[in-house]
Amino acid sequence: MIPKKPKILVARAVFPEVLAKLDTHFEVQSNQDDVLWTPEKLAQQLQGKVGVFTTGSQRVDAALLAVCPELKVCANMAVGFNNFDLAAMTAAGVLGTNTPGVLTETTADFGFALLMATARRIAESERFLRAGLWNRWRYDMFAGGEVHGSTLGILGMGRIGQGIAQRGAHGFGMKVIYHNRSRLDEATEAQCKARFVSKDELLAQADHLVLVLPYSESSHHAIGQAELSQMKPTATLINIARGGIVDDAALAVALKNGTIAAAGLDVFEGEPQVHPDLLTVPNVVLTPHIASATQATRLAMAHLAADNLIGFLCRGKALTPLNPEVLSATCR
Ligand code: 8YV
Repeated sequence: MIPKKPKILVARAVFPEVLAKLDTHFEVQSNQDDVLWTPEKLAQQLQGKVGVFTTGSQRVDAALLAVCPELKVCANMAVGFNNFDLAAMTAAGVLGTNTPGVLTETTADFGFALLMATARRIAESERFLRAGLWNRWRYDMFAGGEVHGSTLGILGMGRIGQGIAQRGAHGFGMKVIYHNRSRLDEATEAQCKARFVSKDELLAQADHLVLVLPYSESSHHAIGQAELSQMKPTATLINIARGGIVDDAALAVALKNGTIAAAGLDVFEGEPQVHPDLLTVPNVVLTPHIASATQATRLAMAHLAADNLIGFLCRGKALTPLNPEVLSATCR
């Protein structure tokens, strides 16, 4: 008798070649129409499944796990995993995996692109041109902030933060300062030409402050009204980390009041909703959570998520586990 393939769910649309790979190992239920399921509908789709391929938009928590007793592994196609309640997953003996490494350089590229677009007012000036308002040269037209030689501040100095530091220090001769939960070792600091400072010093000194820290309860509104008022009035703020790290309402006020010069945001509180006031202020560049979006990187992320499912369900070994303690515990 041919042994039955394990059943898995791919919760969002994905590259056909990744689905084809999963099909060789599993009985796959896919969602190529990319329907956005409610938590109840997701739970329904998960019945009888041992694995799920998720993106940042599916929440996996105690309530979901309680009604999906057969589930053993959730493979997130993202490096961030704040959509997972990892403690609840560990308690339920469910493995979580993410996709670190494969998106580092691409995301750092985008962080730098957003910094440049924001400081040099590229989106704002393009809107002006497209609106047919360009009828003469003027000495101060769209005069922005300097990038080369300025001070680059980084909050959250993991792989992506280090990638941005390298670009700033080596490509643009920027002075790099950073704040992180823990200080980097000397060799890494030297490679990034980065100096560890307090959060207060970071806010006060940065000409461009890039946020690359993970979202958690403790980073919720890490940048609010108080922090924004510690920044230079000429400074820019770039968020490529997660919505909720910045208090978007306070940021909109700060941008209107000139507390800071400009912001570049790829992530938002409650996305895909965007705070209405951010849509009306001119000095903010807004992009729809695309920092990792190149064809090659998204494909690499999808393959890694798929390989985590295959590795764990077929060989008992995931490539990038988030709670590896589950691997040694008795499977539920
Ligand atoms: C993902 C991201 O594309 O990896 C992350 O943490 O924010 C993005 O690269 C997004 O979360 C969808 O899963």
